Amino acid sequence: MIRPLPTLLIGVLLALPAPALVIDSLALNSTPPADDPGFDNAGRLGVETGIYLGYGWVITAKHVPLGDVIFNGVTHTLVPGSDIVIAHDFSNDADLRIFQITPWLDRPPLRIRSDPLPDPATNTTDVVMIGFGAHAGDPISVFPPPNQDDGYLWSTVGKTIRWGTNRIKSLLFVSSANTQSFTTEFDQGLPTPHECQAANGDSGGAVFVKNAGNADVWELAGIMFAREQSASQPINSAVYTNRTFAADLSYPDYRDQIVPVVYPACFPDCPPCNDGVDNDGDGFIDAGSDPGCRDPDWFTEAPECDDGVDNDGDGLIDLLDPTCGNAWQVSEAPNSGCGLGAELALIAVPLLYLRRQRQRGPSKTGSR
Ligand SMILES: [Ca+2]
Ligand SMILES: [Ca+2]
Ligand SMILES: [Ca+2]
Ligand SMILES: [Ca+2]
Repeated sequence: MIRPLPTLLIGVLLALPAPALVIDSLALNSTPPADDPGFDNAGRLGVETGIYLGYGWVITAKHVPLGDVIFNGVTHTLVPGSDIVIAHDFSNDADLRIFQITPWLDRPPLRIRSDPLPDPATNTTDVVMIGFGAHAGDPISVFPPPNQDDGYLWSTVGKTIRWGTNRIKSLLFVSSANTQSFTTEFDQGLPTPHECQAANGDSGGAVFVKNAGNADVWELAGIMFAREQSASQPINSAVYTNRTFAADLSYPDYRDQIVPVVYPACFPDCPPCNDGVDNDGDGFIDAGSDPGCRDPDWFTEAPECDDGVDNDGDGLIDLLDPTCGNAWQVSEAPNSGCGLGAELALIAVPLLYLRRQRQRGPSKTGSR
């Protein structure tokens, strides 16, 4: 059987509001997978998808309109004027952009892949894809009989964030989108457990891969921006052999425009006051927001003067305790070096030692 030549449709189809992520296993996949690459980092951005990178930043496709992003039903507001379109070269934009939201999302920041993706001709690279949309709907027949199971119409109900699986098929530059990309292909017979194909609402959705050297580490490798369909299939369908296109975030020119803007130099090994998460669960994240943080290098978000506990038993908690001049102070007890931070305390110990040594020296006069 000769199958019709697929046609790449960018922009026109993606502009349509539509459900997304057709999953061939028909599993709902609307809760995080057991080995979760960052399911809750995916949010609704209008009718499409935005992915929370961390530190207040969201990444999506450039053609997705900017707006507030809804994560697990909670709206995070677009910071006006914060968006940065990622350039492919001096005169062309890639189909990628980042922007800031407020408040920050309390999720561990994602790692963006740094190693080049392996050549799919000689390596198998499985992926987990996450996007916003409905499930696979009715099966359809597109090609001539006897094949009556060629794919699915999109369901019109149950839009939500879902995950699916696939495998990298090719690495290529998509000239019509000026975007360095990789593809997956929707294949029959479940070659991956939840073989999936993107639909319109998946623009801006995530494609995760495992780190080559550490299977415990997931990396954000791509952002979905386009899908393919043949002229003979319905516009609202996913058919076997269709491909999904994702911008390749490991491409150095893209990485270099994103990583220094979003992540502090210490990432991924930052101290609690600069790690992008709410370590003490008080609703505030890191220095500048959590009053327990003296600065980004501070060692805890919950020192004694900001931990909600009456540590010294005097009946007064945190800033109500007169010993606490600042929320970042490490002790509520008045005799423990009030106001001294960890580093200051460490310096103070040798100073006291030297002073005592002097007091014990041959000339005992004049001390104190
Ligand atoms: Ca906090
Ligand atoms: Ca933190
Ligand atoms: Ca306290
Ligand atoms: Ca107290």
